[in-house]
Amino acid sequence: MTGTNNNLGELSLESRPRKIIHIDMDCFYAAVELLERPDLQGQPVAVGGDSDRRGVLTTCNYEARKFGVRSAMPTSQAMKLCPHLVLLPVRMDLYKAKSMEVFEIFREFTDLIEAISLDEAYLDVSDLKQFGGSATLIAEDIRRKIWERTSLTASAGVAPNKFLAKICSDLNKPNGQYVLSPPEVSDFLRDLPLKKIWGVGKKSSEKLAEHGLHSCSDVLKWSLAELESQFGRLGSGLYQYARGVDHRSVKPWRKRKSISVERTFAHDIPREQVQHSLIEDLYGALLIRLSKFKKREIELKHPIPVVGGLVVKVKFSNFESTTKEMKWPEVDKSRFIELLSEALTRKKLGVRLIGIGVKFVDKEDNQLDLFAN
Ligand code: TTP
Ligand code: MG
Repeated sequence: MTGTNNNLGELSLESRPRKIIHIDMDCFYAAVELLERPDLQGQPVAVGGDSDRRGVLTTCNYEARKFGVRSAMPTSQAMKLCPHLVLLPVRMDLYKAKSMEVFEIFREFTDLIEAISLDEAYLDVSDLKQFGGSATLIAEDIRRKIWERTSLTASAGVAPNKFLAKICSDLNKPNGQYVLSPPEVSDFLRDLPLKKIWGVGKKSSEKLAEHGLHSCSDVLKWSLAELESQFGRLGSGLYQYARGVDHRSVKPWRKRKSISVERTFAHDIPREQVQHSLIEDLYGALLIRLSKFKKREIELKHPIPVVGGLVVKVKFSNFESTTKEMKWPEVDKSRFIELLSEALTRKKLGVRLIGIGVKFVDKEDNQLDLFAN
């Protein structure tokens, strides 16, 4: 117990400490590629698109990271930082297959698994009996099994809730784990920079810093009402997190909020030359993705997703993005064309990327979710 909770509801929930493990594979796509290319071990390796086609990196191994190379970096920039970087193309099928092997191992321990991405999941191991119920030993065993069966390394965070476990899995990366027990939480949080908290991006942390909020201990000085009125939902989230509180449960399956496809052009296209034929291509790709997704959801016996809205995204030559969306109950090419025309009027700049997508109706709160991309 942190001793800083200030209402009984929180106390009663948090007094049943949970044991959450967050597992995150190390430099996942790169590590999978290296399994087939042992000759490249020890060299800086990245996975992504070609620099002459304005590609970006999905990830890179730890050798490449020493040169400042990072995920989502344009390949051209990465090659400048590390001219001898070995660039490998993306092969999603390979990563999906490895991911399935890893998730199979998780399922040997529990069904309470929340998949976040191919290489990342939360496991609620509170009620497991193995290893005398030690989450530390369970996490070690999971990582050992992953290594033995796939030759890949994983890192883990073990903590009383999801947001802490997620922070912890990053602390001893690669191939390590960090265990945070309930009595350690308040000390751990005291100096924790807010940007380490999932959901606090660059912009948010800058805004928080403008108000003197850098670490969790700064947040403790603010009331919930003050945080909410200044920062909205982010503020109320931080109020809880700064006290080590996160009631979110591990949800075994995640409903998709949206599906989208996008295309980055080899050269920026002048706005007036954007053709409807671009939408035709994207539209075809979206229909294929949507039908594959529906098929999979049906196979897995998940609820069939219902389209509730359409979204168009445009990224301009200065990298600024805009989205235009509408409520609409089905995929509809002419609506996408209308949305695109409107989005294009927002900047008098060339166009770097166009994306289209659908949002699914969220039955729980009857609202459309944000365009997640
Ligand atoms: P991450 O877990 O964020 O990164 P990682 O596994 O490569 O490295 P780390 O050791 O730091 O965990 O992402 C998992 C995979 O998702 C990554 O291997 C490639 C892909 N990915 C992208 O395609 N684009 C991105 O911007 C990021 C961050 C990841
Ligand atoms: Mg990872």
